[in-house]
Amino acid sequence: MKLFTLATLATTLAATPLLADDHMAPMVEASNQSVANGVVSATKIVAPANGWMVVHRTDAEMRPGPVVAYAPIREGETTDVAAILTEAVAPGDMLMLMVHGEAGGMSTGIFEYTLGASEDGPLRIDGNLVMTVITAE
Ligand SMILES: [Cu+2]
Repeated sequence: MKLFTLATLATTLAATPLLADDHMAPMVEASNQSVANGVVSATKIVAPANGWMVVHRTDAEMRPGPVVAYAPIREGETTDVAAILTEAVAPGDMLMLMVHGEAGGMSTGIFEYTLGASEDGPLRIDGNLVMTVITAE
């Protein structure tokens, strides 16, 4: 019984740093917005490492489609992330803003991802993508 108690205590102590870090859980915060200026913006992104905000086209099925913009983000919190669109996005088009990492490519600081590739691929937390979907106004 004494051993069991010690083991429980150890588990509790080990879990504490994770709880303290909860406010830094990876996330993307962005709103529906006009992209008439050629830029897609996120108000805040939290990432576990330096990487990229990647903007995919998407639709009602919420699957990530072609990449139309990307911008660098830092480890931790980056606010007011601005990604320049590489093609026109019309009002009503849906966009998925997703956190990608820097792992697996040949170069650091160069965005090497293409749809479906592992280079600079999407971050997954418990198997889930870290993203939000907006509609261009
Ligand atoms: Cu992506």
